[in-house]
Amino acid sequence: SSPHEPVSLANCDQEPIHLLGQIQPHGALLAFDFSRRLTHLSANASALLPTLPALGQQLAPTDLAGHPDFHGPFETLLAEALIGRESGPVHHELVLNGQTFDLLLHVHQHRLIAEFELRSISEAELNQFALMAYRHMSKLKLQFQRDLHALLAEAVIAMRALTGFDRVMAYRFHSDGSGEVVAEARQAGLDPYLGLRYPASDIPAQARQLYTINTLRLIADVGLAPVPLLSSDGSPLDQTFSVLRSVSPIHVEYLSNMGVRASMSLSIVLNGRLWGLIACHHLSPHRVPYAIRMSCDVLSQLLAVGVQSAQAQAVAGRLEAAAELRSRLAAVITHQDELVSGFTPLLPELSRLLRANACVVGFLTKQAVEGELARDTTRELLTWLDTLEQDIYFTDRFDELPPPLAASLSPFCGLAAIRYDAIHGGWLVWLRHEQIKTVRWGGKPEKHLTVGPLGPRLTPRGSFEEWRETVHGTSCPWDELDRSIISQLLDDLNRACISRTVELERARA
Ligand code: BLA
Repeated sequence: SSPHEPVSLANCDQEPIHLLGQIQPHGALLAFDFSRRLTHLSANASALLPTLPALGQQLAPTDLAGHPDFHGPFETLLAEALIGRESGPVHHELVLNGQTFDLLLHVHQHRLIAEFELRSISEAELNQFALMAYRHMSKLKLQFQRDLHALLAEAVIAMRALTGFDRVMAYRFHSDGSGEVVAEARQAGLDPYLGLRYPASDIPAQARQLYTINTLRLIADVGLAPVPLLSSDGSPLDQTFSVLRSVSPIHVEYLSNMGVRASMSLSIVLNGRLWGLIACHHLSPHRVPYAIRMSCDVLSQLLAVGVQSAQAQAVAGRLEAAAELRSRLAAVITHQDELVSGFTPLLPELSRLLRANACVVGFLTKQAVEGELARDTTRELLTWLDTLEQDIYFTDRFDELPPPLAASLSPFCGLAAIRYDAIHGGWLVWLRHEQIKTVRWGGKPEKHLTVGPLGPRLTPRGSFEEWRETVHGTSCPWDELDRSIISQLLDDLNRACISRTVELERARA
């Protein structure tokens, strides 16, 4: 799509957010080709930096290139670029016209990009932060042995202490791309966003892709007009790794509507996939110096390792519980005459194992239920399952079921079922409620809310309503682990039932 096409709520996933051609005003940007020719510069560059070559002209010893703190890192990076290495970022402190800058240099798409970020705090203050970052990372590592929740709770506290943001949240993405605020540390007096759900479209696909490779972005003041990049030949500059990149106007409107003036987010990347974000908000402009941002970036990488190990531990725990239940169920099949009454005491555990809200076992004409399901509905359900060809069935939306059955099953919306005994019509069934039954907007009316040109959709409340729409009539999906636990149950119980039938027939003979 052309960069001139107006962005709307409908096409914002097409917006090329790495090519917007503008930066934030707390610094200047220069881009060079490998012949040292200036190909792009931000419109504020000549005001902030000493003598520069004209657009399209080469760097010369009489201009910025003559500054030793610029020359050295620039030439080193250029030498690498000339042998085909896209490297960086290289960081260097630089004093120009009495102003301290963090100089960030990187090479991307045949351009050497130099960004001059205005430094807002002193060296001494920065050193304090380095120590604080170290302390928080050590504390975070202590949480590695604990569960995911404790880990994320510790991480948002650490991130808030390090950066001073008013609100720091951990967002976790679900398999459908929607998200959830799973941990939060905030300034007293702010409405809680914990538990908030939002649809996949709030962080569109191209943004997620960018955030997977560039793991940190800061918007220091949404109220300031971005500075345009000027180009020697009209071509856009690829800003994928630019630290001063100005973000999508849609997102700026979202933040403004929420009363947020500054925002920073960090990616939590697991095995190359964006697992979640740490998102920070400030109600006034807020600049986080480069060195502190880098500490935060390391902290979030450490967090990713912790998340991975907490998740592996949780998976191992569920698999262990599943194996144990499988053998208890198989023992019932082998040793008890009455299957249904043998299974009944195990139903609550079976239900919890699959995060279900109800669980049913049927065998011949008998059945038992854990949860709120009427007898007639249970029978109707088992009768319908018997008409299926397959031995295993999953759905997270009841519009796939015959409408009368779906109606009787309400408020359940999701179903997983296995035919563990084909000969006697033995079924095990799990049921899940509709998602929105378990999640409700918890926020109070928002104090800071105003509404921009694109309307109330671009607010947390608008997001929540949109999310509700997209999940209407669905339960939480049966994920990969749920499915593998259930299909292992099917295999084991099936095998036990076949032996049992063989034994019974042998005894009878
Ligand atoms: C980016 N959207 C983002 C980001 C977040 C959110 C965290 C990352 C950028 C950052 O660090 O600020 C979403 N932030 C939220 C949500 C809450 C929050 C949901 O605090 C709730 C409390 N955004 C929309 C819609 C569109 C959209 C409807 O809500 C498009 C139709 C677009 N969001 C959008 C785009 C970006 C974005 C384009 C990328 C911004 C950029 O990096 O340029």
